[in-house]
Amino acid sequence: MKFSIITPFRECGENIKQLEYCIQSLKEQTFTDFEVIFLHSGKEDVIDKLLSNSNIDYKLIDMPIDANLGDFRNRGIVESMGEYVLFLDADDYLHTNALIYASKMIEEEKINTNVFKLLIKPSNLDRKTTLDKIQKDFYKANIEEQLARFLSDNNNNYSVEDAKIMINKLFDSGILNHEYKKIDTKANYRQINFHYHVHGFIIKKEFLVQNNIYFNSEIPLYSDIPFLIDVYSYANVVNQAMARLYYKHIQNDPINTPSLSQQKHEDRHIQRIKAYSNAITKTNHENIIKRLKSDAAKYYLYNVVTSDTFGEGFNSLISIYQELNKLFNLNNIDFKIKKSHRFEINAIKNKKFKKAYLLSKSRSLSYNIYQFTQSKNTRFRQKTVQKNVFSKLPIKRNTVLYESFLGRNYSDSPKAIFKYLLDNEPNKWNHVWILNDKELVKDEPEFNHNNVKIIKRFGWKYFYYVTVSKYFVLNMRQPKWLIKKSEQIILSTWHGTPLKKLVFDMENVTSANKNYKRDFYNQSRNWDYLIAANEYSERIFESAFMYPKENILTYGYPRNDILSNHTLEYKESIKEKLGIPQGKKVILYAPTWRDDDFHAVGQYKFSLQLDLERLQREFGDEYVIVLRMHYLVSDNINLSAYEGFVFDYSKYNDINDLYIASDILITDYSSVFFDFAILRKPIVFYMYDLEKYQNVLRGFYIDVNKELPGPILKTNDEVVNAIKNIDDINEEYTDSYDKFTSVYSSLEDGKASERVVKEVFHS
Ligand code: C2G
Repeated sequence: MKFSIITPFRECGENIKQLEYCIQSLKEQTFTDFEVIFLHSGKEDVIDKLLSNSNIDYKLIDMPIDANLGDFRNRGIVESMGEYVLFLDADDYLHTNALIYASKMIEEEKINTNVFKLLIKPSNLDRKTTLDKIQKDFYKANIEEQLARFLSDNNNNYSVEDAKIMINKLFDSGILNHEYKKIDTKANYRQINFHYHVHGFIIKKEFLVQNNIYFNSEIPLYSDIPFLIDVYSYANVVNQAMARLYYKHIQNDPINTPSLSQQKHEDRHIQRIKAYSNAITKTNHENIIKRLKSDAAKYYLYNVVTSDTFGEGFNSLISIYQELNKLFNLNNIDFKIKKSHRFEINAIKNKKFKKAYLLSKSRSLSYNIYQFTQSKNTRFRQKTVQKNVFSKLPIKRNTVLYESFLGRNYSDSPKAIFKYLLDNEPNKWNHVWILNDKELVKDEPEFNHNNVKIIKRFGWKYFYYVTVSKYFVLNMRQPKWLIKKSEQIILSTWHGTPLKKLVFDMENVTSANKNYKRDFYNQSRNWDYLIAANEYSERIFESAFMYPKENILTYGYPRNDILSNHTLEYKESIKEKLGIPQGKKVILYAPTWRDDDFHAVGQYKFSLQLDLERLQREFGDEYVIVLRMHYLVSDNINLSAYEGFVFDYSKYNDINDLYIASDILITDYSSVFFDFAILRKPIVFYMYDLEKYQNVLRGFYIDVNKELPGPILKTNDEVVNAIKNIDDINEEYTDSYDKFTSVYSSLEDGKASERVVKEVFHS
């Protein structure tokens, strides 16, 4: 047998979906001369179920509950029957052709080489999307012609199994490429694996056994480090494949399924240093020893000194210093160290631990002082002053701070709550609004009250008010570095009833911020209350935000009060303010944003798929279009050709006014329709990219084919038809519209602000 694949399935970090990908990738291998050894603790049923009905030769080995990753892998080596062992983690997977590729590479070099490696492709996406993205890595440029020639010689019908054989033949005939690079383990070992991980390595079993190379189970978190150094000391070369054949899953949910490196371990630092020490004993090669010592020194300087353990004081560090002292004095080989770090490292080397601690402390302090004085680092100065000065000031018991859409708007539930407090308790509160542009509210009379103040987001006053205001009402998240005092109350209103999946309910995080789940979790722990518009949202917030039910106020949305309370005169005044020509009806187009299409964090692209020219031709006499891009979309669309027909109100303050002024809503996956439905006006859903949005980007909470209060349209033809026949659509959707509002808008009686204020605001 050629390969034994060693796959530890432990509870940390792995999830069933990933295990399915892993096993699927083994079932689909074109090269089938392998066995898999699954090492697990009491998970036999789960793995067995996934492997049944396959031809895979597998062993399931139940490990003791206290066995660690090194024990798992050692047992795998012992049990393996193959000529080569391959380390595959249970949350990772292989390319379908990984093993044929590896076997070709081995065949060509096996006389002189014992160690091979698959190139790693890290990915946070699902398997299909990841593989679709990298197809071209796999083929030579002229593959089409070669393949055509090959197929004409084999033009029979062929099954999947035949196709596997054929792919193997393609490798044999040299049509598919299996390039690799020889890496000198002594000179360039960091090229092979900078982070010292064993996954993706393929090593001759006999080589491991003869040289007695196993994992050190006394260093459970970092046993890969000495293992690999051991391998490098016996192997002069590692052959590394040039195509990305091993897919490393990047864990995007460190809260529920943390990977080993994301878990908290009290002795993580000690283990890391021990791993370097142990690795040094495995090699005689001077350069590698120097490198390991310098890696350990850097680990101390950049990881230990900046960690919470260091903040706890000298006593928590003694054992770390002792370990480092041993390590630096091993083998008498000196390593290069930067001048500015030399005193600290030498002090450790000479057992002057207190001195080392004080030197490190003063280095990190002077680094902070240096940062503080840099003119570009205003934010750092503000955070430091917040932490050390503002936080010592007393809380202002009657001050309420508001923010809507990160200071971009005066809108949403914070506005509704503010107006309610101002109308009903006019002299009781001091109100502070975070607004980046004062001009937005120059015509709003409520800002003339002398107890209402406007400040800029992230200005000095912002840092002051977020630290001393008793209440902070906001509809998105507060910055993750913001320190909240226990007397303060954060009221999160959130900003919509969810259709698309959120945070912990999302399988993949495809958006610009890959730490979305962890950040969201930490930030939402500081919310004292969270408003939900309906019971459906309440249930979702419990799962998607992992937010405690008892702190959710399921009272309806304060922002929607006005949708139930406004008058016809108000509607007319808004239409006039918006400059809508007399006698014209209004179609509002308000789509959402796309996670995977961005310039940077918070700046998303949008390509308009609505054919404005056609709409103008068809409906220019009867309607105008109000365009409302999502606040995260930063692309500006040039609309000069449609003057008088298309009105861009993407930057308009409050979308409620646009709802009130409109006659029809076109949206996609945005939550806007839950609110718009309160007005009982027709809604159509222009979901031209439904497949991708549903299957790759987000997924939905409701069955869009059954529950929506209007039709799903995929093309501009369908949009035009729907507008032409809007009365028929209205008729057709009467029942589903009724059902929809009874589920989602039953609490929207115009009194949500009152309910929230009575519950939350007490001075
Ligand atoms: N919004 C807007 N204009 C748009 C789209 C949205 O003003 N073109 C506002 C609406 O108030 C809407 C809110 O932003 O309710 C949230 O927008 P969504 O498109 O739903 O997207 P997102 O910001 O990702 O919010 O749970 C709420 C959502 O599911 C998440």
